[in-house]
Amino acid sequence: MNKKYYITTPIYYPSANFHIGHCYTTIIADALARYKRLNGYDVFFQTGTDEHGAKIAQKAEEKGVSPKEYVDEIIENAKDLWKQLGISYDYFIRTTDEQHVKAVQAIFQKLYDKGEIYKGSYKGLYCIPCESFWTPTQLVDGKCPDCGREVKEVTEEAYFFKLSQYQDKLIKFYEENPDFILPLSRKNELINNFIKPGLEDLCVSRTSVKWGIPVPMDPDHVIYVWLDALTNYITSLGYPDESAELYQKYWPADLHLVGKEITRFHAIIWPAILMALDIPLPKQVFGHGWLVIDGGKISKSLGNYKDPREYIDSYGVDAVRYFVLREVPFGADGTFSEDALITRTNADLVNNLGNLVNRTITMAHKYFDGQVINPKATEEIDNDLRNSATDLRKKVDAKMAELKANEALEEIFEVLRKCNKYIDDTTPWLLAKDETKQVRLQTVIYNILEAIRICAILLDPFIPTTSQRILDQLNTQNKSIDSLDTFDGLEEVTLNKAEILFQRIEVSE
Ligand code: ME8
Repeated sequence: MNKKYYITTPIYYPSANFHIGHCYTTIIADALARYKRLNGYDVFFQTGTDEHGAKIAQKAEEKGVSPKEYVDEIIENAKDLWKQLGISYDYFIRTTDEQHVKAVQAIFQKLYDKGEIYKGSYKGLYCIPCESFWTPTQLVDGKCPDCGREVKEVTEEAYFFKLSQYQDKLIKFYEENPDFILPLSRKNELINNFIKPGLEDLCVSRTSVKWGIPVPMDPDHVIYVWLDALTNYITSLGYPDESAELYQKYWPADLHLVGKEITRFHAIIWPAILMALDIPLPKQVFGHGWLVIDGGKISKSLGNYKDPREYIDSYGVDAVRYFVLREVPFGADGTFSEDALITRTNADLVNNLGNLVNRTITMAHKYFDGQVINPKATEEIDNDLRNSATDLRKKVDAKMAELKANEALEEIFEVLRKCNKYIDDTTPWLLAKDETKQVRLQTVIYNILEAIRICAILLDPFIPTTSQRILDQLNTQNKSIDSLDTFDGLEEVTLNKAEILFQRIEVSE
């Protein structure tokens, strides 16, 4: 049977100023998607842009262009950045896509016809930049709890989704599906802060905003942003046509990966909408932490923003990917700093990985003209390395099942450390001087090369460019995940020449 895996990132607000924090969700999602592909899953990895709302209209007006012209231009920024980061998405959805617009209108109509949406009037405190309504108790010092900016009191005729009816159903659903919201701390926070105090019906249309999808039976209203945004996860698959091929194949989603501040929309509103539509719910919503700088969220207005492409240009894409995936325990907040990135790159990628690959391949060239020889004559001292390498796949799998990319990488780098120690213990340069030890030398070199091959294959989801460069140097065709459980996957090929994988980053004063 074909195993499928549908993973999504949030759809991003189009921006010319994406920062490393925005890259965080996408890099993690990419690593998970690649990991599943490596393991034979049929993956559908979706990202995209969330292009409607007052904020976009305001920016377009400032620039003197239409909102569509504005988003068309800056959308390329996201696509370019994802390309430079090696993001292997299968589908990029834009909420201005005609298919999405029509589908959202059909969903609105369906919910209205079923009595799940009704017309009323809304009075509330609205944060324009965050496009969120807040109750007075949710405000912090009278300001928006997410961004700290001023909120405005707004009253208007509006359509509402009967979210209040879903309180008990949601609680029951969470009980029956204990892994639906992860991490658990996030789930408890949602239940205590949002569900238990009582859910209110959700405003799903606006008349004050013009840039949005018109309500089908009342076009003076546009569909309010969360109904438009969240439904991207099904409209891309062809919904409301439930017989559509992609919908049939991939829905329900296996994982919605989102930042912690939008977990509540994904774990409360989204399941309620799906319940109202009578369609299956996603299997999991994971709310990850933020990348912070000096304890604060990264933002252009705080002046701690840097274009991620500058880091890629300076240190290489895999150093950036590796840092983000390795440094932050998944779920928690993590600090981003260029100094820490340099330290990590030098310690792990230059010393542990790069030097190992380089010196091993150089030795193989020096001693055997680059010919790989597998004498199958192991000794007791080899067992620790061999067993660590053949156990690695299972260990990485267990970590990735819990979305712990940082710990999966730790496991891989532990084996690389063992390779380095094995070289020190077996001293190939001394074996090379003794004519009677040639078979032993072949075995030692083979063991290191095969351990490197195993690590390189498992590194593919995280640092794909480096993984491929290592496999190229090994000149191996055997890149399959199934070849990792025995220790003889590397063919007796002729290695390509050794190349430096990572240059040490010198830190100037
Ligand atoms: O929220 N660290 O879009 P968005 C980690 N359009 N993650 C960060 C971050 C940081 N410093 N800054 C932003 C939206 N993010 C909506 C989503 S989905 C149906 C609609 C993450 O562009 C943030 O947590 O503001 C979120 O997951 C993603 O970037 C997109 O944020």
